[in-house]
Amino acid sequence: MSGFAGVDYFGIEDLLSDEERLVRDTVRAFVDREVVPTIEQASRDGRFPRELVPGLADLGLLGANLTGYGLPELGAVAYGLVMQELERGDSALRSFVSVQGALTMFAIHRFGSEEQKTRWLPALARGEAIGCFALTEPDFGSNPAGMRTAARRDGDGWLVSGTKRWITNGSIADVAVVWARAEEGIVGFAVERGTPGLTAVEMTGKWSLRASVTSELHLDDVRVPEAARLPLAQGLRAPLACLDQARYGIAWGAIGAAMACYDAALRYAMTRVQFGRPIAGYQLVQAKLAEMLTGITTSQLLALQLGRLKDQGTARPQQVSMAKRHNVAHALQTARTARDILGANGIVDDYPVFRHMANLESVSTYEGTHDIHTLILGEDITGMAAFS
Ligand code: TGC
Ligand code: FAD
Repeated sequence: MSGFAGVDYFGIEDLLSDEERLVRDTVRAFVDREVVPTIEQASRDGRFPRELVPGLADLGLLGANLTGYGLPELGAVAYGLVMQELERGDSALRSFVSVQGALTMFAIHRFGSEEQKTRWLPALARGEAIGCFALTEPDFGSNPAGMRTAARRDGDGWLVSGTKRWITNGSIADVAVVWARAEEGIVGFAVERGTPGLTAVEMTGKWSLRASVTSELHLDDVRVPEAARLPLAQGLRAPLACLDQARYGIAWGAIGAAMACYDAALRYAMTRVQFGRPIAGYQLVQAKLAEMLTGITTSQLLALQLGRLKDQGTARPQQVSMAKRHNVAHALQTARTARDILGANGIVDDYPVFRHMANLESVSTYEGTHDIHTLILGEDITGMAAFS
């Protein structure tokens, strides 16, 4: 049985289908059983808990919303609830699943050849192969249009050179989806591990997402056959379309992290006695709890309606931006408030709060920073781009 009861102030439960509830409860139980008891130590050790991958694959959580190739074809809301529950465990786990499914598998699924799909999708879904998505470079984060990684034709294939940085799963990946600039514009490749000239170096020193592998990829005249180019990926809109999928998952995932922090803070406040009574009885603490619960509830409603629009096929990238921006900002604020309510106990790993708070700092930055999503919304509202 699940130990976590969820947070549901607005009767969201009644808005879910039986299948959506079943998926959520199954992943919730998995996280309670397999993740919660071990993640603190993995995070402390700076280690990705790779032993969880077979369990994630057995539950069909890798590429869960994709179709064909034996994939589970979950609806958008069920998929979102999966992300919520995983991130309640740790953002690193949701990150792994996002990068595997929403970035690597989605890129191959949407833009790949039939041969690439049959080669990679089943193996990635089973967790027998791990994927990464290499867009960001040392000098081009928010502005991937400036990327320097170059692909030039060489006989019947390509030579790819450049450096990609901050790549989740990079040094454990069997296949890297690499984006590069070619004469005809931005192109993508599914580059196999072990290809001569491709090296991955794990980045250390992170105080955030410690249970996730983050790497730098070096490509030094990597010879890639034409068969490894994603044939349908033309221009920057291809990687940006992949980001829409991952950002959608993050919008749900952030709710999970916020729920974990709210749950910890509420329990603590109810039992921590200062000045003769539980701190939950003081107005200032109640104001904090009210803000946290309101943030979680508005995030849930935003994510749920976005999911319904996605299932109808009408969700716009700008709506995804609004949900990612809003839900991550509120989750981060919730984590910071929870840390405050826990007092000194807020800084130790007897509680999950500081870990979530530190993780959410990365979540706020990756997949488009908070301010990049502000500018995306600003452009949508006014018709005027303010990026440069
Ligand atoms: P812009 O001129 O606006 O657009 C170029 C082309 O792309 C189209 N487009 C999109 N298509 C689909 N989805 C979107 N969200 C799209 N946004 C734009 C656009 O219509 C255009 O198409 P076409 O046919 O006219 O060529 O491009 P820009 O260079 O001005 O950039 C816009 C900007 C700043 C919004 C974009 O570069 C951006 O989103 N930057 C943020 C970069 C980012 O999010 N990087 C994430 C890297 S991956 C990662 O962080 C993984 S973390 C691990 C995890 O997920 O857990
Ligand atoms: P910058 O773009 O340099 O931004 C720095 C600051 O400037 C930010 O506050 C930003 O909002 C602000 N800024 C930038 N431009 C503007 C503007 N026009 N107007 C106003 N403010 C602006 N990338 C991948 O490709 N694949 C991955 O798997 C991946 N995983 C990651 C994992 C982690 C743990 C982290 C931290 C990052 C990961 N990233 C990945 C990279 C991530 O997408 C980038 O860090 C992000 O896009 C921001 O880029 P940057 O760090 O270079 O910041």
